[in-house]
Amino acid sequence: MAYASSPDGPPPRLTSVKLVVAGGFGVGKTTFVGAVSEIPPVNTEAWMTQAGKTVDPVNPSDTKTTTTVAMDFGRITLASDLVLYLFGTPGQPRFWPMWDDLCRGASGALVLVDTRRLDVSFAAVNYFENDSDVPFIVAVNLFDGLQTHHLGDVRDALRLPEHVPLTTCDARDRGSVVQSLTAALTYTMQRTSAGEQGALAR
Ligand SMILES: Nc1nc2c(ncn2[C@@H]2O[C@H](COP(=O)(O)OP(=O)(O)OP(=O)(O)O)[C@@H](O)[C@H]2O)c(=O)[nH]1
Ligand SMILES: [Mg+2]
Repeated sequence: MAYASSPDGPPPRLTSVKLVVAGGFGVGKTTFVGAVSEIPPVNTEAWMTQAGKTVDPVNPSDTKTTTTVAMDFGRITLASDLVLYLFGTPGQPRFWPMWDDLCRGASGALVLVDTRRLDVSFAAVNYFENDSDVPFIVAVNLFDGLQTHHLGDVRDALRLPEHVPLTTCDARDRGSVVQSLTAALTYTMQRTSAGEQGALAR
């Protein structure tokens, strides 16, 4: 990751950061990327068949008719010298082998969870805990606009270590999504600089 120069120095260098938006089936990843992207988001949605709905049930109150079969892609300029490229993963287990490719070169990740269906989130958290070096934070998507569980309980249920930030968001709301992305970016930069200092000390 390159960093911007001071206001007195040469013009700031554009920093581009790749962030992955991951999570289980139907937690709101495509909605999240679409809420902030300043370019028409690239989606790879396929209609869900009735048969597929039985295999991959979402909350009955949702009107979800499509599912991501490859990835979502979006871009947001967070500052004049900072651009985020967002890569949303597919959520259905049959597409999880793609996650390694989507995470390659990523600076950080944000794992979205739906507390009504926490079971679909374990694998996503597990992936970043055990199978990936990409620093991640977790955001609860408040589907009904209400926080139905204390974040401490969510942390316990997901067995999320204390150092992993846990926050809430509304995946449909641009401001809320920007806040979550800022939290992910901040954590990513902290982890990156801690890693660099550790490497220098060795
Ligand atoms: N009420 C409410 N509905 C939401 C919210 N976020 C997403 N939805 C709805 O929930 C459903 C699932 O959203 P998606 O964005 O397709 O979820 P996804 O995680 O991309 O799903 P997959 O790619 O199939 O894993 C859709 O019907 C959305 O309109 C939210 O914050 N509140
Ligand atoms: Mg999707």
